[in-house]
Amino acid sequence: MRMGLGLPSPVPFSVARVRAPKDMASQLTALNDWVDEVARLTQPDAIHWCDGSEAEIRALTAQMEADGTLIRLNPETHPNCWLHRSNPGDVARVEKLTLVCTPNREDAGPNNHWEDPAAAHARLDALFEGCMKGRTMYVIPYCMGPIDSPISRCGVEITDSPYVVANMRIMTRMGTPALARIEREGTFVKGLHSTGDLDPDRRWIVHFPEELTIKSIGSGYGGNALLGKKCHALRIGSFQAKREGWLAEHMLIVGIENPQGEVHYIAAAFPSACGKTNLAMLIPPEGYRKAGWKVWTIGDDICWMTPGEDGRLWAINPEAGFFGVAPGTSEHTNPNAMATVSRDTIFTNVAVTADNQPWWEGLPGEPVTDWQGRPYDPANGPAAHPNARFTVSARQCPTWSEHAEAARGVPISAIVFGGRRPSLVPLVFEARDWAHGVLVGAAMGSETTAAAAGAVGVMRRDPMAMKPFCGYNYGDYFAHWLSFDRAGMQLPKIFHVNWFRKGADGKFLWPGFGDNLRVLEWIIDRCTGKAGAEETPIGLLPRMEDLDLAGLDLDAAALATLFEVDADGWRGELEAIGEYLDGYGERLPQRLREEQQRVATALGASNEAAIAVAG
Ligand code: TSX
Ligand code: MN
Repeated sequence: MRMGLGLPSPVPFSVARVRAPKDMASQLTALNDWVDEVARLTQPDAIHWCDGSEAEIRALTAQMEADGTLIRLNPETHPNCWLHRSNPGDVARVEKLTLVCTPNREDAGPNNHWEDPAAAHARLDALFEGCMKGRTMYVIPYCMGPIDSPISRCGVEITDSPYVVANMRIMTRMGTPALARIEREGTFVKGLHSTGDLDPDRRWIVHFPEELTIKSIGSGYGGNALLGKKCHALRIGSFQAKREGWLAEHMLIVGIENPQGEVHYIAAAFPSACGKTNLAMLIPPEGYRKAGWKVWTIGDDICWMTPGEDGRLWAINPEAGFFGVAPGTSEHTNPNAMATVSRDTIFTNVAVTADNQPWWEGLPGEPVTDWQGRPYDPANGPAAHPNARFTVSARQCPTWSEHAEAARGVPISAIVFGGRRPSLVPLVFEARDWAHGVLVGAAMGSETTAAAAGAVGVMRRDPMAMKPFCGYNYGDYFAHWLSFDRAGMQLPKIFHVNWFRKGADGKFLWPGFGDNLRVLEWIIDRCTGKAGAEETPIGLLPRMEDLDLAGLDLDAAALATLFEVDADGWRGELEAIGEYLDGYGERLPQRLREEQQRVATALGASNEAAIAVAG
């Protein structure tokens, strides 16, 4: 056992407080033993097992209000809404402090930072030693996914942060029912978290996929501290999925209901700052609305998909809430999100108005206090932190689908990849088959925005939007994706979209938002064999007449650009994709390389290549 580290063994508080509730204790030996071990290491003053009840959250909230962790927002306009201000040096995920520790370095791959598991445990445990002195340790049993779904997986997060408890209660199925499922299954992901001293030099988010274990210290921020989300549902989840034959993906899930009442489900992966939450809650254009089209939200961030007996991929949203970026969210961009966060919401690092309403850039009105609690002064930068968040139950979303609770999940008709591509990439195209679709996903990328650290306006590849979240070697991950193409499967079709194409004047050519439904309609009609397309070397594109553009005033030049395939530009792109894939070396599946060469060949040799050969 690694956590002992020769620390004094007697538990400094009564054993009764360390145990799971009595009626469940018999089957929970592994959990109890782990909680004992962690308590010996971290030395909390008290241990609280979270049951997820109303009384529990009321007491915790009162305590956090009393000590300033939570600030009550205007109860008239925002009932039961709270503001949390994080440490200003702890406002986002940090990739260089995020490690994947597999025994063999190659298994983590060039896409992850790696450390030897034994060394990482020793280093981390030294930081955890005594870190909960004077604090309460919370034991949070949670279930990712509907509590009765065979696709769901459970975990237990131990934390010393009541803010984490309040967020986990919204984002997961937390408490007694999850503990009962853990008792039944006898297996769970172990997540140990402490805010520590918030020193960035002692901050680590470390994954041990083969031990189904996460250790996170030194950060109270969402993605680093709410271990069910990125750490469990994506990094550990993707590893479990590879082992068990399913997919854990960074995708929204949306249901599109046509006027005949048929619903088709689409799973879509986009890098950050592309509007995943907005697409998941899209409001149809007026003509579509009047005709009877409806949009149903299943999830806005994570999708777990598994082959059903019918060979289709069935998907659940492992989360129960939205942990969404606030800035930019407004009545124009996402009225459903605005309605969702009007009550029972935790806001993190937003600004506030004179009458104590939450405020961020993109909203009407004006801030008086910024995210750090200072009087607002534009000289200090934006009033809300660009990564300010809302945490809210998905059930409050007006478009929330009852099928989000379905144990078997929803069947996925189409998988959509996308990114911010100001040039070259058309509005939409369809991959010719699964292997081509996997290449499209592996090659996807996005132009960086000011929302993230680093240079702005450069193209970053982010395969399947999983770059920061794939818990194992990307080469093996592409092979896993390819492995679904086998006898008996009825796989979704794969598409690529680009809402962000710009004209020569630098303006966006496509109106986006609700009008994206026009593209989703074509995608669904392709899946049901109702819509036409034109074959090109890069895939199948709609012809102008295949897309319903009624009521849009797009000029002919804009349309031509949105649907053009610039063979010369694409030859360069395929060359860049080839070089990028080479970076994955030995583990890159040959099939993916062949697919890249097939598309490159279909585009014909580039002029440069021809000249090089001639020379
Ligand atoms: O979320 C976006 N989506 C998906 C919506 C369902 N955004 C916001 C991205 C930041 C998170 C978009 N921005 C989209 C989009 O489809 N498209 C654009 C680009 C754009 C921005 C502003 C306009 C148009 C396009 N404004 C006007 O046309 C007035
Ligand atoms: Mn995400």
